[in-house]
Amino acid sequence: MSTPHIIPKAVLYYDARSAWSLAVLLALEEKGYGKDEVDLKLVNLSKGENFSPTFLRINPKGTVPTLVVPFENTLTPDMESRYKAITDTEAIIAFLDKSRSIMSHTHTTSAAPAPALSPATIELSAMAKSIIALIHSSPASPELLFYFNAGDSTTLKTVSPSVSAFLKGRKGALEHYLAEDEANEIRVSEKTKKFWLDKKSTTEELLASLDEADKSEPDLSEGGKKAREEYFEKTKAAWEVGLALVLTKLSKELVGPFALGEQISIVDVHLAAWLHELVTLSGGDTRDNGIAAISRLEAHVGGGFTLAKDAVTAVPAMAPRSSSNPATPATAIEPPKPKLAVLWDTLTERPSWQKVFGVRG
Ligand SMILES: N[C@@H](CCC(=O)N[C@@H](CS)C(=O)NCC(=O)O)C(=O)O
Ligand SMILES: *[C@@H]1O[C@H](CO)[C@@H](O)[C@H](O)[C@H]1NC(C)=O
Repeated sequence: MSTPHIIPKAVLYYDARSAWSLAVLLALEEKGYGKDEVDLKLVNLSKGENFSPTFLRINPKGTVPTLVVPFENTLTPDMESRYKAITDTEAIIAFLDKSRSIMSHTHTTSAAPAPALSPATIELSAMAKSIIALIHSSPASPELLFYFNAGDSTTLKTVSPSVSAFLKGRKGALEHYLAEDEANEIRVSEKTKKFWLDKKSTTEELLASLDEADKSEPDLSEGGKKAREEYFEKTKAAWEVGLALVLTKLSKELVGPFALGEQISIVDVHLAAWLHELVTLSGGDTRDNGIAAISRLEAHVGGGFTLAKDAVTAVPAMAPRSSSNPATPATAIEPPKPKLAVLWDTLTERPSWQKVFGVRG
């Protein structure tokens, strides 16, 4: 009997509500990966599925995205040691970029082109690293900005149900796993147990900060009043201080129209997912144009925050310059706008954007 040729596939663990998972989905589209090349497995964060013993064996940090990939020489029976998990968004996207190129055809049914998304020069690589590090830094964290996203009681009433539901789902899952361990129904290491206890206590802390979030001001207890004030302060620190600095720094580093210039790169898939999340958290819409989306974001950051309008875009003129009409300019200049607005317009036009975010408009 001959050994069946099982072609091992990469598996992407993701949650469609997680910004960094969506960055990976965008990368798959931009790279032209076929549907048959990567298996997508949903890990529902609001059910705490990322804390299950099974998932923690794959990624002990319990985060998505996680990409499990076969090693190169895969056609041997010893499958166990032949997989590795990539648990960091930047590394996952870099891996996906390298693994599909014009030279190295993957086993695919996709005829889509496989553009190289990693920058080709040392200078551009350094710029890419810097921007990716900036938007993955803790003050830029989509999770932080999701947890603390109300600066007044009215907004709090709107956002707290979804944040509370998310946190309660996590807490429930953690309690369930801890109880299973207590009852000896499952066997986990001390390290895993400690991980669960730590996650449970940070989740409970966050929940406590939303205590009585559904009540109006006059009905609050003393404790509730204090918790609410603290929540508002944390929101202000996250958006008006932390994120404002990140956005200002970011817009200085962007070249335009894409992050690094005329061509799309790995940076843009990170940025697209991140910016989409921020605009959504700001009450904006996927279908907003660049100026509308970025104005929303600026207003939501608060404290009169604005970005520099330093992007000058040329639009083609109606009539081409000709010797008979030398006064006609070749291009007209649009009013300057923030670079992030130009980036937004550039990214939202791409098929990858419509595929990943289109339906959620
Ligand atoms: N540094 C990691 C962060 C990934 C991350 O934090 N993912 C979030 C969702 S966007 C997550 O899995 N959170 C679950 C948790 O921390 O419990 C990366 O870039 O991959
Ligand atoms: C994840 O779980 C939540 C809570 O049970 C549920 O409302 C949501 O639909 C689930 N998401 C997906 C993509 O299945």
